[in-house]
Amino acid sequence: MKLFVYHTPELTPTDSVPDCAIAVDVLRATSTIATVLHAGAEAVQVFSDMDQLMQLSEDWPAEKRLRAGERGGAKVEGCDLGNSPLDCTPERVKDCRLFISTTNGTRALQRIEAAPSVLAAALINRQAVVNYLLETNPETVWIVSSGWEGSYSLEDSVCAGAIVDGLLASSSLSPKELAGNDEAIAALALYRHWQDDLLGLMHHASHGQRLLRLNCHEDLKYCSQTDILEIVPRQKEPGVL
Ligand code: 3SL
Repeated sequence: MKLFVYHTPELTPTDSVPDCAIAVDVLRATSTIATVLHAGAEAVQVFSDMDQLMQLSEDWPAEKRLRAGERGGAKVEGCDLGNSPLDCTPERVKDCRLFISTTNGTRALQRIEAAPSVLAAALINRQAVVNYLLETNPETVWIVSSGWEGSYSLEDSVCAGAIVDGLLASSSLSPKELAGNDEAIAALALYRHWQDDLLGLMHHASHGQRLLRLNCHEDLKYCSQTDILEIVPRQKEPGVL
């Protein structure tokens, strides 16, 4: 297995696809996707365009549909939910399809949707993703951070590093054998530096600070936990996990 980390969807190669591509948006899209599927949602369908989400979700039975929209961290008017994983309780989401559009996370998923295997990872389901990779053993893996509007994000990079660390802990691979690019080594070093204070790292992160200004402290706490959900969100068809 060779694992490559890309800091943003824009920095991800366009001339090839890996065997497995993983989108990461710890704050908060992939944390929400893992949570909602773990809570029993039928599926999650992602959109970069809000109007398209509203239009296509109209065809779905209203009682089995939830619309989630986030822009700039805040809930989009007219949606049932914003992008807080804490709103995704089993009572609320069971058997429903979540139609979701967020600023960056859904864009990252769309960027990699052509890969034969597409996953969504966050810190909360890190070990489940690691186990899945070890079981399926893809030759090439890309971890694509969502970043923020084209720029680097600390929390996505630390999650990429947590996945690298988990793979190294459960295999005989060395960092040199596993890492396909320098970003993978940098992400590993970042994770190893912060692994005992991931909430502290979120407080340093610019998007963490943005969410704190929106009173989302509980979201930061939830999303900074590792390995609490045994779920691997997998793409079933383009745009649907
Ligand atoms: O950018 C995104 O996709 C979101 O996850 C951002 S937020 O955490 O909902 O503000």
